[in-house]
Amino acid sequence: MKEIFEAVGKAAFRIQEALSYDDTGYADNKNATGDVQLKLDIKSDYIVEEELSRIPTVKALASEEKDQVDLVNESGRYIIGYDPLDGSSLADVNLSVGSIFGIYEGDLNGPSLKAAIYVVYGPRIELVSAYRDRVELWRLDRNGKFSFVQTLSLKERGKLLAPGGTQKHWYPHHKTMVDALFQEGYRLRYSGGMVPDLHQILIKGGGLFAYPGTSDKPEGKLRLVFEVLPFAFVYEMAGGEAIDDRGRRLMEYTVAGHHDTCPCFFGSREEIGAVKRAYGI
Ligand code: P6P
Repeated sequence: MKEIFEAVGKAAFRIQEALSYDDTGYADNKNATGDVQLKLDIKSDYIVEEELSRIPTVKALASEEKDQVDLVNESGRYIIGYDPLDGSSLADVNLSVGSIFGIYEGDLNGPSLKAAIYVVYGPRIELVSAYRDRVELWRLDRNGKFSFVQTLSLKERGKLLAPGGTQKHWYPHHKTMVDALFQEGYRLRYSGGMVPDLHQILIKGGGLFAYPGTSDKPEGKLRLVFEVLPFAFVYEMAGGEAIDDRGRRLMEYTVAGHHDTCPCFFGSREEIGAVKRAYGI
């Protein structure tokens, strides 16, 4: 696993350079789910593929940017499900974006996740790894190396709320819950970038990130294999919870298609309790 973590660090360093100096414009093609790709999406995906495919323990790569799962080492052990540049449309307005990695063994289902990593490209480049009951924060130092900073954990209750999804399409019970949380004094923290939004709640110790099912997108927007399951792994290991709109642990999900999406809630225990009450779970 150490080799994979190091390869992600190398990819992060290269992606940061691309974010700093490359063109943030659109390419001429679309990805596996029909999203118009940015040149940065394509370059980031290439960088991750190049760095991870050379690791002997990596058997296959499942990229959000590609339709198929690519076999890279027949004798490998892990399948890496990843979003090479999540929230890339925020790059042209110079907001933080991220990369997300789920390290799976055997298949791309929740119970098969063995580790998760995400990278935040912000004023500082930070990497969070969840593995063997530890959630660790690492930071890129002056020498271009990632240095360990601290372990991370979530309190029982926080103060931040990241309410995703198009509000005019929220179901009434969801809107009632969000309004009630704001009435309790929760602070709105939503940039439209899943990685910085969830990183902020984790670093500040607690709160709720919600990307619900809506009337226009009943199955939500965020993708299970590349985005939802890796963060569910991180949040549960940090002492929080990660559920869907029926109260099921996201980590128990069996994925039918590796581009599937699902409604998702990540947060401290008390906030997830508020979701369960609002959804009648
Ligand atoms: P909306 C970025 O496109 C992304 O996939 C996630 O990073 C983010 O949480 C979500 O979509 C934002 O979606 O509908 O709020 O713009």
